Amino acid sequence: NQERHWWHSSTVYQIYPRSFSDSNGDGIGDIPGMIERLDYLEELGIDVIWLSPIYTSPMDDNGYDIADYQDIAPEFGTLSDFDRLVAEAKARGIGIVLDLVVNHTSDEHLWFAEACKGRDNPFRDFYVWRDPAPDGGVPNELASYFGGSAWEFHAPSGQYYLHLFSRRQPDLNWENPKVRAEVHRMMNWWLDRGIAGFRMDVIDLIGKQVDAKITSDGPHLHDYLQDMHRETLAGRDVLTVGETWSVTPSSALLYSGRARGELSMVFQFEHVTQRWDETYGKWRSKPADLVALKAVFSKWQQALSEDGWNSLFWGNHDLPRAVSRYGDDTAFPVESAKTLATVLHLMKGTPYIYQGEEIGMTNVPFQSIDQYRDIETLNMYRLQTETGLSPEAFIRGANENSRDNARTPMQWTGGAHGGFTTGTPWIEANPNHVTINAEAAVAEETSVFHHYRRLIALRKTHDVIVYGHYQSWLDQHPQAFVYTRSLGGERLTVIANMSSEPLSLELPDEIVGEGEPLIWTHEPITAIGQSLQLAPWESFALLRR
Ligand code: TEU
Ligand code: CA
Repeated sequence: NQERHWWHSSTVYQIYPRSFSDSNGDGIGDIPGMIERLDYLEELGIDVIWLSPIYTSPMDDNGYDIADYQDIAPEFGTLSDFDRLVAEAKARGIGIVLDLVVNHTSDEHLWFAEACKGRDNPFRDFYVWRDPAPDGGVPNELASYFGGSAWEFHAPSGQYYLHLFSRRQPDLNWENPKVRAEVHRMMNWWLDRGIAGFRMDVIDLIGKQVDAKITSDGPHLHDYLQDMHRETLAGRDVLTVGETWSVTPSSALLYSGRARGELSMVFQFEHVTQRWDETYGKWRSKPADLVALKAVFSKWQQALSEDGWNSLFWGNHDLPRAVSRYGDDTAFPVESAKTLATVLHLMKGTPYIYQGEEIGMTNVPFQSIDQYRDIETLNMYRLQTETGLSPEAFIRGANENSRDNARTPMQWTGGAHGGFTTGTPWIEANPNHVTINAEAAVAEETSVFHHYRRLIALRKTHDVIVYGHYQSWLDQHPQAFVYTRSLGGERLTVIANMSSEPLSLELPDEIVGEGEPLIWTHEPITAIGQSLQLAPWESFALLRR
């Protein structure tokens, strides 16, 4: 009984421009490189590309520090390359979603340069400035997500400015209506150019109230989003997705409820953060816990079953590789990559694939901090080794969770640097490109790639995948992931062994029966009996009418 939108049955593919495809041998991925790969993406069957930032930037945070919202970084190409990408993608039925990074700009943005000129500059209030504390120190103890204080002293004007990320990413002041108007104007400029929507970077931070030390979920957050919707998105049939680390099931309904006029959907990160240590965060991992993982997914499936909409993802450019984090990249790399895809793509919501996930790319085995490039990783290395952690211990954590795991070059071939560049890549390719690469995956019918291709196609032909009611089974089972999706007279049953051990499963009566096999990792299953034997990481889905 849900209003239907094109993005309900769409699959999104995220491109991290710097690491996707280098067309000119400078070692940096670029827009012409993306255009060369559109046929590959068309074969995969995706509907939307979310492009991480491509705008003019000093690249302190690989483009999440924007110096000019309305131009393209020269290393990525030109505006006319971009227009060509939009047109070429459109010709293949693919829309382009841009990354909207408006919690902060680069310190090289014109607005910030003006703001630094003095307290009476008209752009001063575009940013968040505060006087020093009485002792001359920082205004308060707000911390940067990249380590250290969120306040940086600007000596010439005698005030501190706020940066929740790097000091080269000053936060915009959303309380200033001129900031909001400028952002709206810029969004309309891109929308008029024919893009299919926006992924909104840390959008839950824009309502911050720094004096109250509130950063996420500020009191005016939803006013700003409704205002933005009215001024830019209303009347346009686009996909919007907010990056919201703070979202709860109830606030998700505020962001994505159909009568709210805010966003299509948001990203929730509970399955990510449940694996982080309470004290050391992502730099120290907790072991996998399937019961807890299933509980998170079930909770979100239920919370947004009548209103709102889920986004479904295992990875992105900030997170480790899906198969390394949630699967078994050593003993069952292919089987576990496929099964992770099965269980995610058959849930209700819009699936997101991070580049390389569709061929089962893994984390990197870097051995030295010199091989890392990410600002967060480098900052944390300095801070944590200063306080006594050994470099080896830090690298162990980084190999599991550094953002650079996701940022090594896309592995196109078994050749030098995985065929990403003819030059020297800005970050080393994973040596396993000799076996894990797109060329080999496309050629092999039983590859991870073709499993993803089938799942994406099934979403297009089966409404039960898009709209079916979700119910989970065997919630307490430590190895099995079992759920059903029901719509009208149809029922889809999804069964997965999420472990590297064989599994013999006793199933409830409701699950037992015959049907049409829709997808499988090992062999097509046409009937589910009372008991079932599954190989390590085997999964399948059966449709009953
Ligand atoms: O990420 C927001 C964010 O909070 C992450 O930095 C996160 O804390 C971290 O990666 C997890 O360890 C967004 C972008 O996705 C990220 O790439 C940017 O660096 C950040 O915002 C600033 O724009
Ligand atoms: Ca290049």
